[in-house]
Amino acid sequence: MAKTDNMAKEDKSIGSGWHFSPDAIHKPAEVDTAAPPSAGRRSFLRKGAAMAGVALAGAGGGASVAQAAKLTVPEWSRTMGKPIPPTDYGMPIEYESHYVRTRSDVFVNRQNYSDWSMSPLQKQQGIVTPNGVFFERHHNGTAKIDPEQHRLVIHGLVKRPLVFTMSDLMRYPSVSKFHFMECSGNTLTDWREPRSTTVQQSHGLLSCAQWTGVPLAWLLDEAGVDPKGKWVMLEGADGSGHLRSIPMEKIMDDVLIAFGQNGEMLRAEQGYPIRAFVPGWEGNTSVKWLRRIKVVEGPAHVRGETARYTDPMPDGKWRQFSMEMECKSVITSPSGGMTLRGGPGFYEIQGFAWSGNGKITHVDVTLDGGRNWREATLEEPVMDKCLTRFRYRWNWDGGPARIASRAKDSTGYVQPTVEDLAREREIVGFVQHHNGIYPWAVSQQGEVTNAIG
Ligand SMILES: Nc1nc2c(c(=O)[nH]1)N[C@H]1C(S)=C(S)[C@@H](COP(=O)(O)O)O[C@H]1N2
Ligand SMILES: [Mo]
Repeated sequence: MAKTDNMAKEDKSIGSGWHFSPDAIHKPAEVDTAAPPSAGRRSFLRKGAAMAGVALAGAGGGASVAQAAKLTVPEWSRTMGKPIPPTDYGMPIEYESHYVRTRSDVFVNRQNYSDWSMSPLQKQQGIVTPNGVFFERHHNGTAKIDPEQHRLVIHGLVKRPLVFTMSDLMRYPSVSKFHFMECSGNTLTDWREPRSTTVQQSHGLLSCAQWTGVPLAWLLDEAGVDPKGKWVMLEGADGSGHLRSIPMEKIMDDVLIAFGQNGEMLRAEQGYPIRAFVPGWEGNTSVKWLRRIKVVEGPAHVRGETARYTDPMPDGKWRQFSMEMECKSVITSPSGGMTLRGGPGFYEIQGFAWSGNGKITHVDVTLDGGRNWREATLEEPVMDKCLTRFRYRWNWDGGPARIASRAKDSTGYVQPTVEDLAREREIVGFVQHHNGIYPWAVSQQGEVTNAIG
């Protein structure tokens, strides 16, 4: 791909939907900073209209309007467009090539087999993460599996052990569902002090997709589960042999054997040709490159359930099987590394809220470090165990601000502060399951920085 000047200088300002044209960000012509955002939707929108572009004041007729707006006839209006090739797989335009996953810039990782890549949440539109920027977590790199050779086995405490080819599996009825996926290690670098500069680094082990697959309950029905079978072990075919035990109740409720993601077959990075998908639970339970399902009496207490994925408690013990990803939210715009260019005025605060235990029912936003909270708007659709986008219209007065969001889910659970979490758990070093309220500081210059701790 050809590099252009536009690609080279990524504009991190907000206030305009465009990344490549700093000139398009205009200071609002008239914004009544005294009026609270609740002053009425219509009047706020009317004022908001002044932000969309420069008012073409004094421009009387069509020609002068065009002149004032420099509406010349550009090259692309005078030439033929690119013809459609016989077949292709479309890629984003080169001006958007800054929309990429990145490896951690907080940890110094000497290898990239057991590694993470973070999703650029601050650039995501809507609630669905494109497959090319879906976060990755591999314990032994990305396996490349030939679907013709791959087999899935169901055995253990079942009447009829079963083996499936991929085309066998595709003949079953399937379902498609929107769900987020979050690594239990998401945000673990930023408990007591700000180590990450961007929301991609602090929260980017989070993504959301529409998953297509066969409910595992249907396959287990066919295998005939022995009443003694209360847990299910899932094993991956990658070199790490990643393994987790899941209680039968959860398996029967909503676990999928997924082969589709956002309209296409899984990407290799996400477990092609099949993975388990365990809605709302820590990412490591969604075993990729799935090859074996064993019905057992109790949990296996494998490495991923003893040495890993356990949480230190204040009494010196370690908590096992903390698999639900509890209600959490974060502001993605404005967020760390951005600048409120254009000075005081209107900015839309946006972010994500999600819960592994149900739907998001409420999100509040603070502008003053938690003293006052105001209700944000939840954007439809609001779905179970799925990212929900919230929006809040902010009239920045130009002073320093400390912004954060706080979500509530359908069980009534309210996202805690780090202090709340520290009362129940031992927060030492890099601890998993950080769903604490996450603040960003906005300076008078409009610079946004990580303000955790
Ligand atoms: N077979 C296998 N499955 C796996 C892993 C792995 O390394 N191997 N990593 C787990 C972890 S820790 C997470 S967070 C999720 C990440 O899924 P993703 O890479 O599709 O985002 O996959 C899980 N499933
Ligand atoms: Mo993970």
